[in-house]
Amino acid sequence: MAACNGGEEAAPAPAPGPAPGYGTAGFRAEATRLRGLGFRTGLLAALRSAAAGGRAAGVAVTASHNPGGDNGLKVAGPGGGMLEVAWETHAEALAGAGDAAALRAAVTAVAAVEGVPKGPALVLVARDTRPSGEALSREVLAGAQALDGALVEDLGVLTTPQLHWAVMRRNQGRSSAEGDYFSELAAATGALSPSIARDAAPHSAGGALVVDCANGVGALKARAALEAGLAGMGVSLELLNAETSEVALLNAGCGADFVQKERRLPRGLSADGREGGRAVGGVGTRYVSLDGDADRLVYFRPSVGGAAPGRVDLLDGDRIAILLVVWLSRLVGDLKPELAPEALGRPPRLGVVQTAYANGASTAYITDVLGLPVATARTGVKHLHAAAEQFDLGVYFEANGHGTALFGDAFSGALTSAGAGGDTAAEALLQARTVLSQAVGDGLGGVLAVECALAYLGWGADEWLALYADLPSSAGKVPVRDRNCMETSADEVTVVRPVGLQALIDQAVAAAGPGARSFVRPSGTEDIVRVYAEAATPEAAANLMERVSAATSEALA
Ligand code: 16G
Ligand code: MG
Repeated sequence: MAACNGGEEAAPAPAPGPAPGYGTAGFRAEATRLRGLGFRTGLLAALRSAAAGGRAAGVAVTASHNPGGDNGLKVAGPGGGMLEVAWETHAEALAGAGDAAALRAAVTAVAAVEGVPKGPALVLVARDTRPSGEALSREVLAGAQALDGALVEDLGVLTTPQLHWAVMRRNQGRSSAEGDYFSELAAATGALSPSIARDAAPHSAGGALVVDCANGVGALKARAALEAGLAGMGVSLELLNAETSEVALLNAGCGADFVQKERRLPRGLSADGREGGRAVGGVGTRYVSLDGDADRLVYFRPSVGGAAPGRVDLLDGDRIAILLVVWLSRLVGDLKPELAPEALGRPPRLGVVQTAYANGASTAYITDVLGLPVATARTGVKHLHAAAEQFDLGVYFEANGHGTALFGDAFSGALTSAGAGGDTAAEALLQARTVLSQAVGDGLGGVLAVECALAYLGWGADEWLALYADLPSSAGKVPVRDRNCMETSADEVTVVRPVGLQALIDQAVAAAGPGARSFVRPSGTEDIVRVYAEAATPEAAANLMERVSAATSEALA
């Protein structure tokens, strides 16, 4: 059975106070509170790898869209995706181990429960641009090496999706070099170009793409990842908020989280150019924001008409999912019928996975207009990813911009044989599979996929926004003493505990008029309960949100 090699004696003592929970997507806290946790997370990742017979696991040192003073630890499982839910409990057990003896005991317990053999292990470690990441990475590397037989590789500064990609590729026995990540994105985008502009693209031909990098790690990678592919489509790349040397700027007034939540132009863009920075505008200019670790993207357009200056029309994850599924389903429709379905043995099953936060109008568009199935998953990439695997081609996106499209093994096999038989649509779908990371949503690959889809369909932001009108919605949060006092149904739309709260929500929804809906769920990242409401008018949605917030606050007081 796997065991420590004595290296755990060097484990830094954890910071005082309770260890943070693993949360929706890893440990995340103010950086000084993570002391000792890096070591324990490295050890956990080594155990995960050993349990998989030595296939690599990974750790991304990042706090994503949080302020620069925070940091975090996200573990990638051997498939390249998020750490399996069962292992999150093990991560918390190691996190709670105070001294070397407790840590050794926790490792022994996990090894016994999971039947972790004594044997090889490999942990790949990467970090974002936060200065605290250097010391935290060193801790992770040392922690991983405390498992007997474990090897480590420090991949340096990478986006979170690059780390996931490296783990996936390593375990496929393929190159995981960063240069290959860049060149494969460029080659796949280039290979998609001949299929592009099928519908003659008046709006999206060329133009500029402004990428707001949140002053995060995406800024260091965007040019290498995007420039060649975009140039092939006649699109010029402009980077905004690409200053990584000043940590206070990270995610500050910019990036995907800011733009999606505030619905305002990010720092550095202004409606008229007067407040400094770049003035918005220019025919065919598109705008996209990445978050601090580049695993999310949202497009936007400066609002026109009566809206206050600085407001944006958001092209969020819901709309990105729809754009991608329209593009991909047209390519599927172009497959030569005698090739693809035969190889698969049936027509491919396409579908979309959303969370309950998806705007109801987007769900209705997918089911009623596109005629495709929608599955609803719990919040968090790991849940959407798992749900997307039920389709041959499953597009999943959270409204906040996390997502990708997954191509099932059987479908990929059918595409490969069809492509070899000269089916150009199959070849294009295989290139799309390369651009859309199969490990986890990738902001940079996502940008290329969106640009390919817009060009293929001949759409600009106007056509994309015109697909449907979002239902008015309102989101809020309720501070609570203990968010664990709340439990919801698997799809998160019904409160199970505290008993009685759901009935109050139902009453409020009924009073808010036809088409209204509201749900609450405990955050997986903060000590709050999130409240979401939709209704026919903005006022009705805001009132519903307030009423449900008050009921929640009272029920959890
Ligand atoms: C994390 C999740 C994200 C989710 C968010 C919800 C990943 C990689 N990230 O950022 O998918 O939307 O948490 O936050 O899974 P909340 O639980 O505070 O609402
Ligand atoms: Mg992120």
